[in-house]
Order: sequence, then structure tokens, then C-alpha cells
Amino acid sequence: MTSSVFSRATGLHDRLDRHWPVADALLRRLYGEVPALEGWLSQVREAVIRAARNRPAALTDLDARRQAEPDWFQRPNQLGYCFYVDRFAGTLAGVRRRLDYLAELGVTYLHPLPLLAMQSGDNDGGFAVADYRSVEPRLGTAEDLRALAEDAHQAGMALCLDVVCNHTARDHAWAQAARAGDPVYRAYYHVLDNADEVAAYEATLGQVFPKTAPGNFTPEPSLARDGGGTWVWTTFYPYQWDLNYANPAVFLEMLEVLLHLANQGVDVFRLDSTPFLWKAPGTSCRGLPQTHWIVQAWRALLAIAAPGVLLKGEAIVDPDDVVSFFGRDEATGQPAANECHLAYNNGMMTALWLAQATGDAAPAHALLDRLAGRPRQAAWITYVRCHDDIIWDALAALIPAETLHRVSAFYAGALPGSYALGAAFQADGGGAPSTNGMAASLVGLRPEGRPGDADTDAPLARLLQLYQVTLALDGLPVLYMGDEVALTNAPLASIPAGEGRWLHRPAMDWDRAAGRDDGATAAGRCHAALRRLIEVRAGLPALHGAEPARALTGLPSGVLGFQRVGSRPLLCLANLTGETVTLSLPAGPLGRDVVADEDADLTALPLGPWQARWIKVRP
Ligand code: OTU
Repeated sequence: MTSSVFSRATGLHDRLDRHWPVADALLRRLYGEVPALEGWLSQVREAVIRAARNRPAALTDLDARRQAEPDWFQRPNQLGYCFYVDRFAGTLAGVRRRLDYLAELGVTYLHPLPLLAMQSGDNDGGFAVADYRSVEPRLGTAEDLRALAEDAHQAGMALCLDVVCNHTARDHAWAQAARAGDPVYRAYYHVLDNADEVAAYEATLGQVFPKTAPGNFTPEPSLARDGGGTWVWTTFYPYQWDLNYANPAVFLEMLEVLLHLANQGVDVFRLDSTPFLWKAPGTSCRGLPQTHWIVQAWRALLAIAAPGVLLKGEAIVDPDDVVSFFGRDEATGQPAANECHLAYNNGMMTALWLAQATGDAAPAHALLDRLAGRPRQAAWITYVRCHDDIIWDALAALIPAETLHRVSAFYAGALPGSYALGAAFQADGGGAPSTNGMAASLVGLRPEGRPGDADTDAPLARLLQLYQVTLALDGLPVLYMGDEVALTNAPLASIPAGEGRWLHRPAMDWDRAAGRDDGATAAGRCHAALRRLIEVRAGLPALHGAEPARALTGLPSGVLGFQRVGSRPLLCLANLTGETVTLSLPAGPLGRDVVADEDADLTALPLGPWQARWIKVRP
């Protein structure tokens, strides 16, 4: 007992020695101009020490295990699952009862979408948080959240939670106090009194929801002083008020939120809308240096209080800019693992959909090269679909606008020959409209489709190909709820006007899932094939996430291929067309298809329509 208390304290001292100077330097750079800086810095330090001392013993044990295996999230046995709590299982207690279903799939990382107390009425699927310290009453209680974390840990799963750090709900107590005239809380937000200033900012800002929430500012007369017109900064919906991180009080508040949730058992924080935290006139206000310093400071401070906890960046921006969220060495400018441990590989996700629509692998290959500069200790979140739309314009730096428009129309089913059953959403400034739809619908599967039907086999092959490629990329793959049973779009009648993203937020179909062992259904075929891939993946050291995937050269344009490196290289090959192709690979002559578990002749390797294969090269 004494020795464990002693070693916990020593561990804390070591971590303070190591990480405090990093945080201190960042915070001085961010807030050096602020009066009473020293007093504020000691408040930050005390908050971290307090959280470290209050950390439950079970979590410090988990920290110790993770520190001993710092690559745990890069290992090929890791698999994530992302879902809305109500859509998947009604409540948090319901989720706990479904953990067996997820364990059967091989899930090790649980990502329930926002579940903290949300604004009533419209709340952007919970991304308008009214209270970061309580759970949305419809979904459960704070105790249920702790119990879910405990159950997850027992089952060998990590728990990821969204921290909507860029904005609060208009209903949040801070915003309420601001509206009631409290100047302290008014200063938590970006409040502008002058129309010219609003116009000046708008001139260089993009728009995230140009159709459903145009502009970046919302008139808020309750905040007005001295009778002037008044606007509050709202990058997203008018009821989502951007926080003012130039105010050190905001930094400390959100740090306290992170420390609190970490001690409830949250293992990974998905930092929602990471690029937007810092604002500066004359810029896009996305990914500014100060935004990176804030995230780096959070990382250093969490490393003191909760050293097993990870940060995940959510930046749906140009691929080069996404890589910067893993961190950078200030002195050399080189990538360094000092910011987010994880970040969404939005680029590859989008490029894969584009590859299937166009039959052209070149953009995905080019992207792999650009993404390879990631620090080796960090990992991508790889995925096929998520709760948001597919934003084609995130590839605007790589792909001609005309192609992006064509692909957008393809997935809306608006091009001749398109099989897709998705819908166009919105675009900023004449860009390609983004796409809504479940993966199964985007590949053309009809809800009633059965294996053996000509119009069911090809969609299933496309869906499985997307997952087979994604599972072979470098990173932690996250399944989107329902994809494991090829769940199709939500019924049109259930989708609120103006928020088309609910097309891909259907309720889990548990009848469909109950038939997952029936190979005569599309759901059964999909589930069995995915389980096989997940199981094989877990045993392939070459799929460890440290080393990036490297594009293969010399393939026909309709074949996507990359190599993963272990003691023996593993090739992932995918035929993006509906015709069989036969490859002759220089790596040969002998290989083994590790999924089919059979030898493969690399001098004449057939790939069926929409087929993907994992081939281990033989010595
Ligand atoms: C995130 O997404 C969430 O994933 C969305 O569901 C929310 O509506 C939104 O934040 C507001 O909280 O634009 O289309 O670069 O692009 O934060 C998704 C990141 C989004 C943004 C991203 C945002």
C-alpha cells in the first residue's frame, strides 16, 4: 500500500518534471500578454496535480499498462466502432448490454457519439453541449458513463468521447450568464459589436454549413452593450457559440473538463472541430499556430494527470494540414509526436470513394505518398463512413474541381450509369456538394437485396473492398454502426428538413443483426466476411500502424495497391472495376492470400470484379 502510494507520487513528480516545462512554455507563448500570468499558471498546475491525485486506482493501473505499451493503439488487433447511443442501443445501459455483440466482432475501441447534456431542441446530434459534466438525461447518468467505461475496460476496450471544445450550446451556463450581462462570461465568447468587423472577418472565412447555417456570425441582441448591434461568432449552427481561446479562462475551463472526463474513465478525446480554436483577422481561422499550441499544451498536461489518455484530432481539411495535427518540432519544423496521438484520415477515406466512382487509383496513390510524413508514434483513424457527410472539397488541393463535382453527382445517383443511392448535401462557395448516405447505400445496395442477385453481389463486393483496403491501411480502423451488416439509409420520412446527414444515421436494425450468421442474407455475407478480415488482420504484424502504407507502382490504373512492411511485406490490392484483371507482380513469384488462406501465383494474380486481396510475399 505504502509503496504503491509512494510510486504513484514519484510517477507524478517525474511526469511533472518532464511535461510541465513543455506546457509552461506553450502557455507563456499563448498568454504571455495576460496580466497576472504567474498566478494563472499556478492554477493550471494545481488543476493538473489535483486531477492526478484524484485519479482512481483502476485508471492509474491502466495508465501504467499503456505507458509500458505505448504503441497499443497502433497494434493490428485494434478495431473501433462508432455509433449514436440512442440509435444503437437507446441508452448507455443499453450499450453496456450490447458489448458482447461488439466483442464478437473484435471491437477494442468504443466511440459513442456526443452523449453529454445537450441543448434541448436542435443540437446538431449532441454537438451543442449544455453541460460538459453531466450526461444527456435521455441517455443515462454520469454513473452510467462510469459504468460503461468500467465494462469497456473489463472487455479490453478503450472508450472514446467527443469533447466539443470549439463551441458550447447557446444554452450552456456560460452563454446564459453572458446573455444575462455578466462581462466575465461574455469574454468567454467572440462577441463583435461592429458590422464592419463582422464583414472583415467574413471576407477570409470559409463556411462549414453554407446552406443550413450560412455565415459565421449570429446576431445576439442580448449581448449588446451601449445599444450597439451585436454578433456572436458561430462557425457552425447559430446555437453553437465559438469559445474564445484568447481568454486563458477558457483554456483552463476546457482543461478541467478534459481532466474530469479522463477521471471518469474516458481513454480517448475526440477534439471536435480541432482546426477552429484560434481566430485571427485576415486568416481562414483554421489550423493557426496558436490552435496547435493549445492542443500541444492539453497533451502535455494530460500526460501529467492521465498519462494513458490519448487525443484525437478531428480536422477535415487539406491532407497536409491534417498531418500537422500530429505535431511538429518547433526548432526543426519536422513532424514530431507532440500533439494528437490520433487523427482522422479523412483524405484516404474520401480518395477511396473517389477511386471506386472513377475507377482510377492514381489520386489515392498520390495521397499515400503525402500522408507518409506522419510521426511513427502517431496513428490515423481509418474509416469508410462516419456520422458526417463525405466532403469532396477536402481533396481540392489534389483533385481537379471538375472531377470532384462529377464524383459528387455520381454518389447522388445523378450520373448515367451510377449505382449509388446517396444524396448531395452542401458545398462552400461553388465547391462540389458533399455526400450523405450509408456506405451500403453509396455502393448501391438495396435494402431488400440478397446474395446471388446480380444487383446485390457487386454492391457487397464494393462495400467489402472498401473495408478490406481500410483495414490494411496504417491506423486504427473504426467501423461505422451498421456497416457490419450492410445497413442501408434511414427512411427518407425520418430525415429532418435541411439536415440531410440523418440519412446515414438510421436506427440499428437488430433483426438484421440477429441474422448475421445466415449466409443467405446480405447482412450475413457482409458480417462473416468482415469478421474474417478483422481476425486475419489481428494476426498480421505487417499491419502494425507505425510504418505508413506505401503505394505500389506499375499497376494498371484501375488497380489500387500498396505495401505494408513487416518481416515479410504484405500487399493490399484492389480492383476498382467490374471486370476481372490479372496482375503480374515483380515481387513474386510466390505469394499467399492470407484471407483465402491459399497460395497465390504473383506472375498471374487474378482480381475479380471489385475484389480486394491481401497477399503476403513469400521469400
Ligand atoms: C464536426 O464536424 C462534427 O463531426 C459534426 O457532426 C458537427 O456538426 C460539427 O463538428 C460541429 O460540432 O464540418 O461536416 O475540420 O469540418 O468539425 C463536419 C473539422 C464538419 C470540421 C468538423 C465538422
